[in-house]
Amino acid sequence: MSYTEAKAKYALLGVNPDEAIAKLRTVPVSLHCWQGDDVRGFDTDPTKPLTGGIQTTGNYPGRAGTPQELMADMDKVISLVPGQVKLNLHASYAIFDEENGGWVDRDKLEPKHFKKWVDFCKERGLGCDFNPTFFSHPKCDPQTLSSSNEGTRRFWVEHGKACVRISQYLAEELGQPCVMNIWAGDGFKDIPADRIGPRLRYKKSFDEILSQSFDPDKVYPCAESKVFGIGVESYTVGSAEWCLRYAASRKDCICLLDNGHYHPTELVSDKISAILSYDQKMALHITRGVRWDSDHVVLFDDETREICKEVVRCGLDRVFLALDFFDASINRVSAWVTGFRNLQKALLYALLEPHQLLKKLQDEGNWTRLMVIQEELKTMPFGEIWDEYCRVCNKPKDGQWFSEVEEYEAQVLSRRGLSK
Ligand code: RNT
Ligand code: ZN
Repeated sequence: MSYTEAKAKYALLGVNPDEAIAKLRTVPVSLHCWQGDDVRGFDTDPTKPLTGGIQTTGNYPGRAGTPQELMADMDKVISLVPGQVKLNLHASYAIFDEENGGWVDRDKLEPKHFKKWVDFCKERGLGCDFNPTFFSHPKCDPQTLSSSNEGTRRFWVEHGKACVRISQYLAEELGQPCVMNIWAGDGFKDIPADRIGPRLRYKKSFDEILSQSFDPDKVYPCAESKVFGIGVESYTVGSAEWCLRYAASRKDCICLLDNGHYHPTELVSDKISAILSYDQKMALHITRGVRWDSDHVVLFDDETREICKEVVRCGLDRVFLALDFFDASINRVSAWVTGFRNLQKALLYALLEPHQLLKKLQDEGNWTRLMVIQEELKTMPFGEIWDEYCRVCNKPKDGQWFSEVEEYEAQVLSRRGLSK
């Protein structure tokens, strides 16, 4: 079937695929730098284990070990995905060199440590999101912003404030808003004796970080919650309720929902409209939870599609979209490309739904016809529209990109030697 024929089928439902394609090309999606190096960053000893309740498993060869390698890998990814890419950096990816004075600790980070990333984005026309890094560092005791040690807590508050200044710099340099997401894995392995103490200290720390001045049209601070982490099974300081209430208590902080951070039968697709009933904007980390892991590669699966439908229905301009997964057991470039393309597919799929018609059937109580149409939509010729989207974006179709990753693995990744 040709694109023209597929388009005619969608037209019968009142859907215009050209419009869906044009719309999707304007939607930024943040590509997380941390898939390329198993969340190691460049500011701490890469042989030390990750902390803060996150973990990567696998030792597939070819992990990026330097900024140059990570940038090269991201360039490869960008060349293989349709849509508007935005970069997503963690503070631990600061680039230290002789010109900028060399290594500093996280409380002393400055915009200059991200100048090379700004140059990278400018050359490629990308915006950039940012994340303070409250994990995998000797000053995690193991708590950070909720620590009962005032010196530790202050160190991490200073890190957060430095990151607000860096986020403002990124937004100003790149002319796109910077989403600054605060996630800390603070919590306890076993049953605590004091639950409110850490949460009150966490609140004080967030307040202190956000006392750093910034332009609210340029920097969007977020609070990301989590249900539990590895080694942090009994209590998480920044729980769902804590983060929702914190964001609700301030005009300058929004909620970030990571769909790997809830109990397995809870669905983020159902939470989006609840939050947007109150807030103008929110942010998402799109991932795939599998049992205890919250960070498998994003697939074109039911929940990813359902999340995207909700984002489209509520307004694509109200939700900041970012990917968040890290798989060290497969080719990392392929993992990135697969996840990014699958999110693009799910967004396009959602943009091709006859939302007005379906909503009307719901409002009329016509659940019978609604079910029939929703089921028939699943066998519409979506593949043709997806191919056309890849074509207009000048990016490879399905079936045409993986050989490029294999070639890159043979020429570049495999020459990096043993997994570092
Ligand atoms: C961890 C959170 C967090 C991190 C990244 C690296 O469970 O999802 O967003 O994955 O910040
Ligand atoms: Zn996340």
